[in-house]
Amino acid sequence: ETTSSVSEELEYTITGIEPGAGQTQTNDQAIAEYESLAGWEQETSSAGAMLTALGEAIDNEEPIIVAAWSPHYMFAQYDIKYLEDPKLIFGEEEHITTIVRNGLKDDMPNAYTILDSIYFELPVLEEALLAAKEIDFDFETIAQQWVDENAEKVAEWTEGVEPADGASIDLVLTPWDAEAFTTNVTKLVLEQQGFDVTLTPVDPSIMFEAIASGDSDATLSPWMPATHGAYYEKYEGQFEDLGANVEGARIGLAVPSYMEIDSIEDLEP
Ligand code: PBE
Repeated sequence: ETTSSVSEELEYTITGIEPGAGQTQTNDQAIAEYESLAGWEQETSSAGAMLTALGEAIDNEEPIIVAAWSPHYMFAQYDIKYLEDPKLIFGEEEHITTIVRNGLKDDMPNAYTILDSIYFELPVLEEALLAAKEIDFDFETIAQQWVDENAEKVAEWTEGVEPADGASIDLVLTPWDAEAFTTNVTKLVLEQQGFDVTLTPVDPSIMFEAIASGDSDATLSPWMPATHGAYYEKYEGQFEDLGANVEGARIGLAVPSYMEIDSIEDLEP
């Protein structure tokens, strides 16, 4: 099988995810900047639909090229590989950062301290994502289990924090798995300290807008520097960045390992 027939078989189409995902923009950028992707299209739908298409392609040993990211269980479940990205459109390492509205530090210093402390090691997160998959993505349950089993970590994050008396705090999150886990853990940790926590799922663009306008207090969902960099720049100065809550993340285009291509440049226009 030659690479040109692979591109033909793929109908010059990348299986994308949600139209509002940061990665949908980076995919478009890759299509615009790689000669090998001239004339290609991405089909957007949802992460769930992409994963179904990926699973079906692998069952039938058919070619497919998908928008992929890690941490995610897709890399544990399927034998897939990222395509090399010599132009670094998808960047190198991503981190997931915690941003808060300006003024939160003064208004809610205890919540701020907790948000500033929360950090997950990559293997911890990967394990939680696999565990969530086993119970139908019930992230509330997985987060509760994790908090129960990691009381020492939680005590570290909340050291010196004074209990809040039902003060309300609103967190926004994007609709993907890693964020569902980290945000649900954060909710439980804040609730243990007496906060009344609301979680609101939104698209990445709304997430930045909500924090910048002060409508929401904080989020643990921005992926930087490549995935949400454009939004970050647009609102820079209108939020405070407390630093990574996860490091070692990545986005890119991926294919099943049986496909005999290794780079985005192995594709054909
Ligand atoms: N993702 C997962 C998201 C961020 C987290 C890479 C699909 C996005 O593209 O916005």
